[in-house]
Amino acid sequence: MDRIEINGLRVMTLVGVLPHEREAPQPLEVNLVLEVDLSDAGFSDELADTAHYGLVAERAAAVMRESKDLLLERLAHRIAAEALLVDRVEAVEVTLTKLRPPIPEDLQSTAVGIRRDRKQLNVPARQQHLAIVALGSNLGDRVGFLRFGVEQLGSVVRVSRVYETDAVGGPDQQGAYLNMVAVVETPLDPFALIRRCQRIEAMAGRQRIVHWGPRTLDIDLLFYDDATISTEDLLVPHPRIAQRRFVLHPLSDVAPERCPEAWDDLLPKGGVWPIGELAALVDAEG
Ligand code: PH2
Ligand code: MG
Ligand code: MG
Repeated sequence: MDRIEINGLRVMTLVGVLPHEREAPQPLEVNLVLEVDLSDAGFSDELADTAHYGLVAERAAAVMRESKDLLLERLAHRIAAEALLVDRVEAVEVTLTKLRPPIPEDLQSTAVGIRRDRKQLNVPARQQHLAIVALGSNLGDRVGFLRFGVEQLGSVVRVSRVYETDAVGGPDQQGAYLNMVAVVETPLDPFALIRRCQRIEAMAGRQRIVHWGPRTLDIDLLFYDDATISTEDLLVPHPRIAQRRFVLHPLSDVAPERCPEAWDDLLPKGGVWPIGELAALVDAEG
């Protein structure tokens, strides 16, 4: 897991069991290691794709300032609990140091160290959403790119069959597409999810040269829960679902209730679109 560190945060506070420690504040230092998936932010450069360490530092300092705890153990636990409430922090390591311990020996400092995750402290997991995405590839190792997309999306709960389809729109003489649809369970908001899709496309070597030109991997957001989103950057549900067989066929595999009523009219006569050898991909993903 990736990490964010907060080092050497110092606060004066009441802590300790000795009588004079109950009366006079003393200096404590905390070091935090936050376990956060940093891959989305590494690509997007967006604060919303990571945990804000300023916020964690502020909350940890507040917990320390208000402390009347006897033990470093108790205060460390409370700092961990506070850090885990911040979005995207999955686990935290807290090292809490008493800089001037009241001990008549020649020593530099005393400290406790703990690591806690969300499960241990019963912090609710981040809320999950159901998104449906369409994947397409008509360049290079098409099956490999679809498989890569499914792997990278995170928690994929259903995948459609894979359909080979003629390219619709764009320049002539493009190769045929492989298209599929996946249902994804995700804690990401729709904008963060779309940024993740773009990162996966980029990792698949996608070059944006020609509009609707051939691509190694295209991932489009079709649905996000029952949300309707209409901004410059994002339209959900995807506005062209009803006109695209290459979306409707795989969509009907995983979420027929999401298909428009009239979509049967678009079925090709005979209706044999899934290509047999790709069933392996579906089997592999369940
Ligand atoms: N995607 C496009 C344009 N045309 N045609 C097919 N068959 N499959 C696609 O995924 C596709 C397309 C733009 O994303
Ligand atoms: Mg597309
Ligand atoms: Mg796209």
